[in-house]
Amino acid sequence: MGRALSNNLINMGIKEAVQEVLRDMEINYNVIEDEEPDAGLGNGGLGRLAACFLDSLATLDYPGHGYGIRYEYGMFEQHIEDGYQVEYPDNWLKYRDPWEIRRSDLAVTVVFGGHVNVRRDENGRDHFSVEGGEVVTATPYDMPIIGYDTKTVNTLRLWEATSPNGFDLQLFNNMEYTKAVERQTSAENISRVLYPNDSGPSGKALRLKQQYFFTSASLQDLIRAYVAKYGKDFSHFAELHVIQLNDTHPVVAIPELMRIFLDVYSLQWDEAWDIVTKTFAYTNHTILAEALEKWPIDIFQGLLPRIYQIVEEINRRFLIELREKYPSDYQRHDSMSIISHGMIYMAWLAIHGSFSVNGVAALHTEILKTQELRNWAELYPHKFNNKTNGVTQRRWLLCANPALSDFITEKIGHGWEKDLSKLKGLEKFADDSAAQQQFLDIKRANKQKLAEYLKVTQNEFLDPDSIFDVQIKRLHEYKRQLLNILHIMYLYNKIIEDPSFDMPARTFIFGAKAASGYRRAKTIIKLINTVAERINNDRRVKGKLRVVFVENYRVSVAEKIFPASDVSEQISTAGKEASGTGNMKFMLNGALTLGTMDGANIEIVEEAGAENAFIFGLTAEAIAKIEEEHSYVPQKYLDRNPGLAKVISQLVDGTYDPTGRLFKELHDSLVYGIEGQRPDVYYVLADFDAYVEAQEKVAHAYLDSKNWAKMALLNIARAGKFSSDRTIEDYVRDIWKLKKVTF
Ligand code: 8GP
Repeated sequence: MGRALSNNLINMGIKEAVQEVLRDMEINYNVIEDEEPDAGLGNGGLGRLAACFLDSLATLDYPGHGYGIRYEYGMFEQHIEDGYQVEYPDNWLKYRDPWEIRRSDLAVTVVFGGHVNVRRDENGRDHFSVEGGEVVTATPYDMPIIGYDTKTVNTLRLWEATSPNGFDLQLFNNMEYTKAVERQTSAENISRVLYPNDSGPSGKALRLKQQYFFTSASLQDLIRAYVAKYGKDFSHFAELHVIQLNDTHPVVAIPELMRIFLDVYSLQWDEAWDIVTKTFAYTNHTILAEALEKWPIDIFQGLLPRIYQIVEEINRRFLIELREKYPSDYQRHDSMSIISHGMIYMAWLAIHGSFSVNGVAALHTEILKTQELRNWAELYPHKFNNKTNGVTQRRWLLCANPALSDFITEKIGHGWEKDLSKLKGLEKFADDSAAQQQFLDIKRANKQKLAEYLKVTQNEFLDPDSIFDVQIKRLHEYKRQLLNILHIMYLYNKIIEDPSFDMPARTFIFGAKAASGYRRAKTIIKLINTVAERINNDRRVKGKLRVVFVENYRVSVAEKIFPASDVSEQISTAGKEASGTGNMKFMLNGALTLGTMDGANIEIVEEAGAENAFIFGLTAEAIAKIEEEHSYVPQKYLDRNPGLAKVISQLVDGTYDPTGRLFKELHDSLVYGIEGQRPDVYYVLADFDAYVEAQEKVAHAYLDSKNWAKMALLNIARAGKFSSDRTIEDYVRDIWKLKKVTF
């Protein structure tokens, strides 16, 4: 979510008034603003997308609310020590959150473990209940989601876990202090900390507990409100609710809603399943196979015995359907079974239990349908649809870039704040020399501001007249920060070898957190910092090349970086980035995309025009073909480009690390393939030459500043599609069928 203060004041239309009052009181607004910690309750793109959706829902007057966990510790605080990432707890609630309202009146309980008790009644119907087990109290805290220029305030309801029984006084009196609070600690651990994983697997039982905890609490919350109004006739439930499952993490809600209907309200199976499958819709956010969550049966069954029974029954009935449809296709039965090989496949459960399945950009949805989820798209073609992501222009332009916002309003008037397609009106200024100069001046000032910020926070020196070439996103091999830094090493060699080599001065800016258990990603951070240290202290490249790693990248820092960026690095291996949303924030702030034909980049280029972006590299199709033919030979690329070969050998020849060991893993993973992987899984070497060429085009284009401004203005003018308002309208029309609230 990031910070709330400025966003809320702007959405309420009172920021200027508040600032004026503070000025009278001789209080600096910015100092107050900087006191608010980011709510770091998500990992990356998926979480921030949800935050943009909430803003759009409220702004468009739709009754759409969010549910989640009130993590005591959010996304970790990243320090860079000796070039390495070191994680510290992010204690964002140290002073409580002034925006939250504790609703102890709405607390519910959630049960883990225990055993299932069956009682058969006089009509022969079995009644199931769970006995024993750990009881946990879920208390909601509400965060207001304030719409822009409207009266709608929706809710983000976050659950906190505690023990209903407090500590054990008996044990305490016996001086067994640790044991006395065990129950309490165990419950509180559920909402203690956000798992730092982004897309990779994490098989921790505590994570499953978190998932069940917040989904069960949220469903109980919905059901209570429904029953209060409609009684126990659930025939209107699906009409009145859609639950959009944000990836597989909340998918355990499907059997949980079945449990509530069957065990608490005594509905028949078919009746309950009919409501459930009309209520849930599922969004997939990544095609990385390892990200499709699966749970070992023993863990799942131990923690959620009744839910496991229900999943078994869902699967039993599903397999009957499947066998009817594909009588002897055993391989298909096996690969689609929700339970198989000792595991429960949450994505399969999601697709089977939902009426809609969507990807987050056109290419991504296509890949889901034709590759990753092909069997499912064949079985349920009507469920599959695309919803290309978007971002809220209120936070990412109006709030983050006031100077550019004023410029836009001066040119086309207000209205774009709630209808981003209005930006089209800027197109006619793209060729206007005065407008171009105004844009360049605004960009220059924003770069200056970022430079000042990084001077104060990290003692970095940035030259605002250099190209700010920026890659800010989670650190992942598929996102290829490695390709970026290898190119920087290459450029560095080139300048040293040929001091007369002329190019515009460049500042390469990185911001990225690596999952704490993702060793190779952390090594890439160390490499970036090692190269930065070397380059920034080498007088031979002074004034030409600089590399900056922004520590502890997060929403509030992103808000300072996007407005100051010239080049947006979107260089993932084609087919791997589901959508990307940073790419849209750059576009909106007049940075030019340097990217592969991946995720939403494709749609960005479609809108902006290929001539207003720098596109390079293998396409997803080409890569799919190479993979089918097993024809990738990375060595070929080293043989034909000595400059690349040199950079790769510099990873191990002592240039950057005297021991030669630090980056050996990176080197070997590219050249030989290690740990059972083939070499260069992400086609860094294959795309290197094309990337160098695209970077040369960037440098060349930047020299013509007026034309650069024109390209940037056209990007902004054509960014309308990438408002999350548009995305929300797509969801509303095709999936949610919501009506606006009226006043
Ligand atoms: C991200 C995708 O990587 C990104 O391309 C997309 O724009 C974004 O979702 C929003 O749709 N995926 C994740 O953040 C993700 O999969 N994270 C969860 C597994 C933790």
